[in-house]
Amino acid sequence: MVSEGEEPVRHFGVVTLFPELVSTALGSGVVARGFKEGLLQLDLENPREHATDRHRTVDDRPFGGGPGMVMSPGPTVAAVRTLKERLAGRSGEPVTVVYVSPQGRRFDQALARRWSQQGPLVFLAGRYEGIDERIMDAVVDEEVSLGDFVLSGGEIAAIAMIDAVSRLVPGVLGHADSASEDSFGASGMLDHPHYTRPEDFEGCRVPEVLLSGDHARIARWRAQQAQERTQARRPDLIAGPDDAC
Ligand code: 9D3
Repeated sequence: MVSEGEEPVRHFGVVTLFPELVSTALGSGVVARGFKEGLLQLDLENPREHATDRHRTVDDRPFGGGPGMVMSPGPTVAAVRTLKERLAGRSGEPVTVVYVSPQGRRFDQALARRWSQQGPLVFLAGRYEGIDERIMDAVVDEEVSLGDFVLSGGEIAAIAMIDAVSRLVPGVLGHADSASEDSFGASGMLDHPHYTRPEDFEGCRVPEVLLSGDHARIARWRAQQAQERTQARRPDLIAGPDDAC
């Protein structure tokens, strides 16, 4: 599908020591088309370009001791401010700076939806043990995690969040995809199982109902499958009376 031409561009920035990791990951797939068509724009800034010493140092040893290294405030804050000013100037909107970190609140579809309706997002991806806390006070608005597991750095988390938000930007997806997006988001339910040809794969047949041509019956079967799977695998998604708030 071609761009509608009316939608404003959505701007993303990533501050990262590995910009090629981010550009490579977002260079394929349906979201990549959004970037190629100009619906989405990605700017990358490497703190190393803002290092002032001969060795382009971006990290240092932790005060108080301990293992690993900490990202220094100077180069990282300079990189964030560079992106912030560029994206604010280009869009005319306020910029939100997100530090992706295991200490943040958990990312979810509701947050993706909120972010898809506001101005530019700049993601700060950490490496090493983390960032100097004063970076938080200087430039960070929100701290967000992907979940309770350990990654080697923030880039993959930032990529996941950009992907999730980009899918919600009008025109990035075709109509079929947008519809299924709505059904997950609105009902908060897991998907029903899917089947395609052949009708028999290694002796396993496609459920008869899907071959019946009875669309009302198919819709009921799918809704029931989604309900059963959600109940079995993710009962937390099915709001009981106590979950109302
Ligand atoms: C082994 C290092 N850990 C010591 C307790 C701390 C730690 C530092 C840096 C753990 C992970 C990371 C890098 N992770 C991220 O930057 C990150 C992340 C993640 O690891 N899991 C889920 N969401 C995110 S968002 C950013």
